[in-house]
Amino acid sequence: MSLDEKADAFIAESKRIAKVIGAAEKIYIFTHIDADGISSGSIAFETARRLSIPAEIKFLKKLDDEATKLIREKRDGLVWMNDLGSGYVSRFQDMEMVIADHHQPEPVSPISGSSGQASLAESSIHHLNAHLFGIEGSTEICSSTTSYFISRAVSKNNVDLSPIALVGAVGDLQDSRHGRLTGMNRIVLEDAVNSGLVTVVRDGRFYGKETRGLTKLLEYSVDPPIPGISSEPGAAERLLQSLRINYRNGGREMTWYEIGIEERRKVMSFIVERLIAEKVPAEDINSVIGETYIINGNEGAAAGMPRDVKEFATLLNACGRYEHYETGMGICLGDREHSVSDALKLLEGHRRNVASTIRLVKGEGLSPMRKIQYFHVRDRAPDSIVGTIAGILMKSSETDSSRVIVGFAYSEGKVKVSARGNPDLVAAGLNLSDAMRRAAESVGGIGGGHSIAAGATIESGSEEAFLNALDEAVAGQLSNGHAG
Ligand SMILES: [Mn+2]
Repeated sequence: MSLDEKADAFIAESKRIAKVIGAAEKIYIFTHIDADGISSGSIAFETARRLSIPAEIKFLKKLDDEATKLIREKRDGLVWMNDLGSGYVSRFQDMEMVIADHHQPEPVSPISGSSGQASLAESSIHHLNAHLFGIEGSTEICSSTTSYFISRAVSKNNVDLSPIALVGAVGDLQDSRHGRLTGMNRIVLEDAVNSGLVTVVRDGRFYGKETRGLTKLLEYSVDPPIPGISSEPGAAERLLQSLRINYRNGGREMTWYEIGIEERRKVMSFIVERLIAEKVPAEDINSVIGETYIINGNEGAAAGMPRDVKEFATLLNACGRYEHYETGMGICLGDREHSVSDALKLLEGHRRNVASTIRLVKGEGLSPMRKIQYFHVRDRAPDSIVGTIAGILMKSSETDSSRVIVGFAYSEGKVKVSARGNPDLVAAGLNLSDAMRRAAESVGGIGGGHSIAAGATIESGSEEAFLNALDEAVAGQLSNGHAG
């Protein structure tokens, strides 16, 4: 099947599912807590509201036994799951529900049929997941864009939700490999651009262009790092002075958008030259300078409403990490001014947490095994930032990039695990979703995610057994990896 044919099949299925949504008398929305989950949930909620169907929304950190039980109790309406569910379809086989997700679907049991599609069609689960259509779910479509396809099929008027869908895609870093959104996400981007809601601008793809002073923006740019500037206190000041850029307004540092366009161009050419000189791979350069997405009409800069889709996603992620889910939904749909100022405070606290946890982990060092290396923050950092820390360390030039990074933190009486690989490891056969699921299940926990990034929750005290199982699974994948 060509890409267009796959897209057509996916869109046809989203139209079929839209009819199921439209016929519901009540909708129970369950969604994940990150930017993609909050965007998806907001899209689902608003879709139901516009249909005048009563809807409830609940945010879930993970699909554990308790969450499963809660979902299974919802029999007097239609359950619509977002950004989770695909990995555990068999738990809900006897219910009618919609699952809009992009995580790797649960392997289909051999008894239920030879092909995943066929057996799912027989159940009453309306499962919209790109993987089932041969579309890459970790880069070309996320949950918010999946739910958007359903929403758009419910009513053409819902095209105005496309910017929120893009926030989820960028929040899940789906634009980072190529420096632009691709695949099914591109269709959503076209909707947003064609309706005049979003403008595509080639610019630096840093975090904090609206919320950080310029020197902090450059110093903290870690994805990937700017050689000689990132994590080097004082280096950004020296650079700006040598480029003769005035970045102060009174006593306050200006943000990226507050300095002029010429000044921005000077900084970008300096960075590109530096990256080329350091022989940074082209795809990493794309993640520093590439497409950025600006939401038109969010000019309420006074109200702090993010215009940049990446900033928007950063705010939603901060809301999710610190359990202020309604604030996140408020930014997407409702009481924006109040929600944005609340979210900005959360983000400031989050940045302090990340910086201090990076210092902590670097100070203690990573413990290497055969094909993985790990750290354990115990209760010294919130469990919600361990994935971020593992991701930042994976990108750091000081880290051994031939081993997967695994981070542990205590979480509500259990242990939360986050693992991060890189594109080279995935090309060599790494599938963290599968390895984390198997290692977690071997110690009675749950796990899954994407090939490059996955999570798990295990019992406290089972870390060592888990690490051994994970190391073996990853080593097995890398030794069986496809040649080339
Ligand atoms: Mn997601």
